[in-house]
Amino acid sequence: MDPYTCGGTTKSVTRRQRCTLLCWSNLSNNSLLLTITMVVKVYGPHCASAKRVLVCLVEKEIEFEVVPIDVGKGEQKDPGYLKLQPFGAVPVIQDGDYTLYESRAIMRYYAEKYRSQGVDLLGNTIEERGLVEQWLEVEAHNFHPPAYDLCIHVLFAAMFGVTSDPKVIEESEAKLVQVLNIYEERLSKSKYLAGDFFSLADISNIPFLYYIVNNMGKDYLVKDRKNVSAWWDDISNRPSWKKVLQLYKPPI
Ligand SMILES: N[C@@H](CCC(=O)N[C@@H](CS)C(=O)NCC(=O)O)C(=O)O
Repeated sequence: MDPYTCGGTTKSVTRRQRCTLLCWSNLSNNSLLLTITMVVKVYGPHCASAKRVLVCLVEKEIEFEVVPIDVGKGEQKDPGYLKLQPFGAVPVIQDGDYTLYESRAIMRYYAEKYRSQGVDLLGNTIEERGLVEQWLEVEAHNFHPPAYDLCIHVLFAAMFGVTSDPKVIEESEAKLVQVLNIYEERLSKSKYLAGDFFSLADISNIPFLYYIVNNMGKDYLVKDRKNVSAWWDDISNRPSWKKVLQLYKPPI
């Protein structure tokens, strides 16, 4: 319950995903004067990094609305947007007057804030949580950089005004092979990355793996690895991902 004060009275409200504050006036008939509605706002829903956040919100049953940011037109570098995200990247969320950027930080924030709502994405014990964090870091620092470079140089060179470089493509794929070999070994021991439970660590891999499997003729990177392939079939068939994909098509 979150306390709030309105019209000189402190009230308690249950603050779930949609936070509706009903403010009663001082009028003698106590009539309802004002309804303030706060829904999580997600900037840039079509981009892969934003989709991490969206899948997390759907899994946690948190309502949201979206603000389109056209990265092809460079809207992420507009002065107004830079006030929200000074590095000029999507996503950003606004939750009332709270603003947060960095997709993995946003996921951690909501998974913790609504711990008992929707699917638990952090594990049940401190040890499980440690493993969720470990594999989130692996995704961010080992998987993401080569996956991102591969996507930019194979799919989005024109959109981002870069020249597609075969050397970058070759080196990125080689690095990804190493990472996916480690995933293969890990997934021979547990169903998901952090253990036998679905978590933020799995979600974080979905958007860029989707490009690799579906859009660049490199699906063998996943399909040739039995355990990675079974894991991908599982996580990419979750209703949360299907919903996000259906609502916000990738920008290709
Ligand atoms: N570390 C950031 C990275 C976000 C990111 O790279 N976003 C890409 C889209 S997937 C972007 O905005 N690219 C446009 C640009 O960097 O100008 C996060 O996870 O939120």
